[in-house]
Amino acid sequence: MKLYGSSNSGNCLKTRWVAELMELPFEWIEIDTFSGETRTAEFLSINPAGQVPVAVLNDGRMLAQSNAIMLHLADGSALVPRDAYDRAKMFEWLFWEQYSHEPAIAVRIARRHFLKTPDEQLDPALLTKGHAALARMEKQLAETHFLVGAALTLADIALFAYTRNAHLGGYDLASYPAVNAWLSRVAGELRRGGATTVEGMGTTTP
Ligand SMILES: N[C@@H](CCC(=O)N[C@@H](CS)C(=O)NCC(=O)O)C(=O)O
Repeated sequence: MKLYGSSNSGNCLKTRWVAELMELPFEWIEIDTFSGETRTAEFLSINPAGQVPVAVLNDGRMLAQSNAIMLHLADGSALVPRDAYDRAKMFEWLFWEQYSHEPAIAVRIARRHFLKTPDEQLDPALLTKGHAALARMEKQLAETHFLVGAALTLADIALFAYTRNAHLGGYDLASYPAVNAWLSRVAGELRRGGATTVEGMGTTTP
């Protein structure tokens, strides 16, 4: 399998972490999203949407969208609850992540940390929306160890990807103690499962 992605993108790292946890062999193809590498004819022939991450499976089929790739790679594993309600709750978080978390927190990280946009030029709605997302996570994680109860699921991996770097977007995580404790738990689970690049933040693209 080939995984096209940027090492500094939470969306891309989600797929890498799951491939590593599942012990699936893969070739990582680094794509620099800021220098137009997602817009070349060659890349668009792989993903017409012009985005990473992209998985090209061993049989040549392509799959895009980080959460879809994670779901495919983790199919049948403990990262996807067998219980129908728990599985649906995991999907609830995954859809929410793409609509209410990533578009605020990842975007603010991108503009502020990577593009060096001064705070006063950033859309104030990004801060409000991001804090609302963090508050929602805090409420859940004050009650349960992971987002869907007692065990790690893809929902945690999806939301870990950008929450761990929310401070780079100007979100003070000090007021979210349950989120902080959960970040450590998820990082520990990922490391124990053999995932790499769990720490730190890269320097090129979100
Ligand atoms: N919803 C998509 C978002 C993908 C996305 O925004 N990818 C960014 C990097 S994080 C990208 O490829 N940007 C380059 C571009 O749009 O040209 C996912 O979860 O995979």
